[in-house]
Amino acid sequence: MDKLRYPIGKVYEIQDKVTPEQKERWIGDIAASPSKLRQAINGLSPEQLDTPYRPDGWTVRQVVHHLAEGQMVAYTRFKFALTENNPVVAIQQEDLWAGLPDYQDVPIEDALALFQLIQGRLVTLLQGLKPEDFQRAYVHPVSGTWTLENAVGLIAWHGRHHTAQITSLRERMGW
Ligand code: NI
Repeated sequence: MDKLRYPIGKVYEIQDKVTPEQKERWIGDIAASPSKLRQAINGLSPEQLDTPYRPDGWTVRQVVHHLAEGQMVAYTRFKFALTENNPVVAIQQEDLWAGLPDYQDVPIEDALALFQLIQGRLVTLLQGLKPEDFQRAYVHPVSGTWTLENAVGLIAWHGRHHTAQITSLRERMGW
């Protein structure tokens, strides 16, 4: 396993059974993730933000933009799953998105603000759902069927995963 790429362990795996307590913990993780991300990049210079978190990896700046946009994509997947029956969602070509000019040109503060707004909105949505709503699902063309309870787990993992890429870089660099 690549410790630099996966500092908190391998990718989220779909679970057969998610307990209400587990789901609540994940929603708590999602709610806490904007302040954790803000803390993770606090005080970094523009040069540090433009440093890859691993050899051939995204820069810290790209990771932050990816988190903001990734949650935006996840949010729309929730909405489609809640309003259509097993919708097939589009694949996000993450590396191509990360190479588009907004990742470099949009201020990092805007990415943090977007992340925070989407997370807040998502948490409000999740807290208002009925338990059975979390059994609704979307279909990803590559990874398959995702119930919303598993999608919550994925989003919680995703925030922790990328934030840890930044904090482990800072530890290694002594920043
Ligand atoms: Ni990601």
